[in-house]
Amino acid sequence: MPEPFLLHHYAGSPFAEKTRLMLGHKRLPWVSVQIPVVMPKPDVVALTGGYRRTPLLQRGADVWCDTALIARVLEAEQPEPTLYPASAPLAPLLAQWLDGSFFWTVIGYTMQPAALPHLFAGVPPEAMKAFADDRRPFSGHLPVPRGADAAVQLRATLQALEQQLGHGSGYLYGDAVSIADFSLAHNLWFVRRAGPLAAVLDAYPRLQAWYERITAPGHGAFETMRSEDAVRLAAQATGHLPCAVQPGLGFEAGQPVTVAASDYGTDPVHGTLVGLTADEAVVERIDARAGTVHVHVPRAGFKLSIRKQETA
Ligand SMILES: N[C@@H](CCC(=O)N[C@@H](CS)C(=O)NCC(=O)O)C(=O)O
Repeated sequence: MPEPFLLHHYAGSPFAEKTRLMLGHKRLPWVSVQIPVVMPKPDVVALTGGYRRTPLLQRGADVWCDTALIARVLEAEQPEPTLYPASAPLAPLLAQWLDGSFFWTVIGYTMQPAALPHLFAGVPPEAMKAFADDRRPFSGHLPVPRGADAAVQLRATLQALEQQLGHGSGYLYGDAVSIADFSLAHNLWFVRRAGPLAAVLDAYPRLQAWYERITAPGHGAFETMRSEDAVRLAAQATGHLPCAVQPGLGFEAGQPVTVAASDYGTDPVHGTLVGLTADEAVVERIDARAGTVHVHVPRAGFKLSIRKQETA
C-alpha cells in the first residue's frame, strides 16, 4: 500500500475544498496538513522553493502544485470513479474556466461588506487587515468584477449551468461525474458561505440539488500531521517518483530552469529540470530543511523558462 497523500491546506480555501471533495469522491485516505492563510509560510516554501498558493499535495519528496495537476495525480492513484469520463472530453476545459474566470467573479461577488462577517467569522480585525495586505500583491492586478458587474455575471453563469443540468441526468456532463463538477462545487461552496449573499442560489433548484449530490461523499477519511513533520518526511524520503524529460517539448533534462504561475501568485521556483511532458514540468531543488524535492507543476497556466547561470 502506498503512503497516503498529504494535503497542505486551510479550512477556508475554495481550491482546498475542491481537493478535499475529490479525495472523498475517490475514497482515498489522506493526511491533513494545516498551513497558514497568509505569508510567511516557511514550511510550504521549504517544500516548493517559492510557490505559495493553496493547496499542495505531497508524497515523500514529491510535491504537486495546482489542483488541475493534483486532480490528475489522484486519478492516476485511484482511476475509479474517474474524473475524466471519455464521454466528456471538454470537461477539463470547462473546469479550467470555472477555476479561472468564474472563480474571480465569485470572489468579486462574495467579497462585499454584507458577506465579510460570514466569510471571516471569528477573525479579528488585525487578521482581516493582514489578509487584505497579503492578497493585494498576490492577485490585486486581476480584473475582478465588482458590485453590479459581479452579480449580473454570476447570475448569467448560474442560469446557464441550471439549464445544462436540465439536459442531463444529474451532473454537468450527463450521468457521469467529471472534473468540471468539482471545479463548480468549490465555487458554490464559497458562495454558500457568504451569509445573505448566498440567497442568489435560491433561484436555481437544479444547481442546489446537484450541489447536494456532488458533495454527498464528503471529504473521506483523514489523519492530521504538523507541517514541520511533513517537511521532515520529505527530507527522510529515499527517492522520487520516476520522471523524464520528453523530447520535442523545447527543453532538455538537467537544464537550470524557473517555473512560475503565469496569472497570479507568480512567485518563481528555481531548480533543475528533471521531468517534462505535455501536462507537467518537474523541477528538482535542494532545500536546507526538506532535502532534494521534486516540485511538479502543470504546463497549462505556468511559465517554464531556462535560467541564465550567473558567471563568476
Ligand atoms: N489554480 C490554482 C489556484 C489556487 C488558489 O488560487 N488558491 C488560493 C486559495 S483558494 C490561494 O492560493 N490563496 C493564497 C494563499 O493561500 O496563500 C489551483 O487550482 O490550485
